[in-house]
Amino acid sequence: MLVTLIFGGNQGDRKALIGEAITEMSSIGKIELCSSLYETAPWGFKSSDSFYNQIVTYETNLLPEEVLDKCQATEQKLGRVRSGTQFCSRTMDIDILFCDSQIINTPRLTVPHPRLAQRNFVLAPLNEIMPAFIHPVIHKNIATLLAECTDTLKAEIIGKNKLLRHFVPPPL
Ligand code: PH2
Ligand code: MG
Ligand code: MG
Repeated sequence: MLVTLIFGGNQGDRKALIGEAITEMSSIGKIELCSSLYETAPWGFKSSDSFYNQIVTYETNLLPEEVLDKCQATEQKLGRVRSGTQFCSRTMDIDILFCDSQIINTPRLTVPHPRLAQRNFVLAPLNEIMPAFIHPVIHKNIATLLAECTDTLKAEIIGKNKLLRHFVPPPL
């Protein structure tokens, strides 16, 4: 399956941590697509520390919950301390956005990520690598979701990925 992950953090050496996390996650499979690196304003809480975010897709033979285990182990390895609060500063957060076009609702995992369509920091990098991908629940493509998104928080490219390849939708 093709799994789409977003990496983000607003503490420590943000650029280095994202690089380490992307490399560490390569144990699940081969990297297929990689967005540019973005600097983004904190969404959902106030902090003077901006985030770095980047989106990468991996071709993996693991199950979605096994990918989640690896995401959480990598967050821990990179110094993530889980506080009780939902939106807070952190060194590394790795979230699953999509698993192919699967819809998953288990106690541990909701895929597609439930808030992705409200967030510029997700839609902007996603639109770089897969503008034509159709959200399996909302039934609109990423370019449309970005155009319709009312989030005004900053999401700007700071490290252009010159090797960008685009997601090619499978034939119908
Ligand atoms: N992650 C959050 C909450 N807010 N804001 C930005 N800009 N980037 C994030 O990765 C992020 C956030 C919860 O995981
Ligand atoms: Mg998150
Ligand atoms: Mg998370």
